[in-house]
Amino acid sequence: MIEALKKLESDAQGEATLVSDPKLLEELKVKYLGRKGLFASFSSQISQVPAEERRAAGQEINRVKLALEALFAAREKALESKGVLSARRLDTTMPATFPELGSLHPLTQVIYDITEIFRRLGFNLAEGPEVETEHYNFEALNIPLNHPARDGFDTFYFEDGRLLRSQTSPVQIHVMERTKPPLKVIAPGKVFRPDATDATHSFMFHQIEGLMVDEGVSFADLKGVLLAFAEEFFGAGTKIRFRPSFFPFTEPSAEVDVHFPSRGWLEVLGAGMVHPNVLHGVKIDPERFTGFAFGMGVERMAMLKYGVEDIRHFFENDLRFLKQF
Ligand code: 2U9
Repeated sequence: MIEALKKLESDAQGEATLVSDPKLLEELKVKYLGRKGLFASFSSQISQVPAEERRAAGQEINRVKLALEALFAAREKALESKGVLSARRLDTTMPATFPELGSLHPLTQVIYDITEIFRRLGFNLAEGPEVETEHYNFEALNIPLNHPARDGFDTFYFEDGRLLRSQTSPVQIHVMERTKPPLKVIAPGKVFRPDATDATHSFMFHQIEGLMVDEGVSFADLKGVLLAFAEEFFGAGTKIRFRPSFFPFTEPSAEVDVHFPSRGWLEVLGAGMVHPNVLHGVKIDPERFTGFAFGMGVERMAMLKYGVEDIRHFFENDLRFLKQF
């Protein structure tokens, strides 16, 4: 009987490894371990085994039963995981998944667009620090000590007397200190002013300023450059006009309006001829050289071009807004 049990065990092992269909495996399990299966017939024969062999036969029956149960359990598990794997196999007919692509922030796009227009007009890109000294932010720009823009309400000061630049103009001072005319630079960047936030004000915004210095540069050159810019940025046929104004760093100075068919004349930038004191301060002879300068707020340009009605949209990172650009 013990021999027969061992044969039963090895037969079961052989058959079970050949089966790879879960349904056939189940049938095989019934054949061996079912109530009327091959194994059950051994258990019922135990009483016929001679008394002296019965103990050993009983032990063998128990061992083989556990072995068969383990065998089928292992085979079932193997087939099951194979089934899971085949269900996970690559389906090349499925639509592909794509990573979500980001895009440039609308202000970045507008900065690129504007600087690119001026680069095509021959201006070189210049950048400078956001933390400045009073000298570069004010004195070098002919803004006197008693000028109201210098008091603490219009500029963020550090305790050591340095400050966050309130305009990008210090960049052009740095440029003129290291580059002699002829020079044409365009300077985009962040500026900071302690204004209360509302639909048109932010304590941080972006400016783009331009500067051209050479012999014989005139107000006519300024008008030509700004008209070329306005036509590129707002569209062919765009009209601009100049109104007299005052800035400490330019003389004469002007506000520049652009005509929008739907809204009439709107002020979009400031400009003028570089003040002789500014040129003198960076050791450029104002008798020999003249220059023009202009400045514009990037947020304002973007709002005018795209009809954005609140500056805060640019800074709130709401994808419903950002995805429109
Ligand atoms: C140097 C000399 C002159 C830059 C200029 C303006 C006029 C101007 C404003 C536009 C809107 C600032 O962002 S805003 O509030 N800017 O009106 N900016 S002329 O003049 C310079 C700059 C540098 C060395």
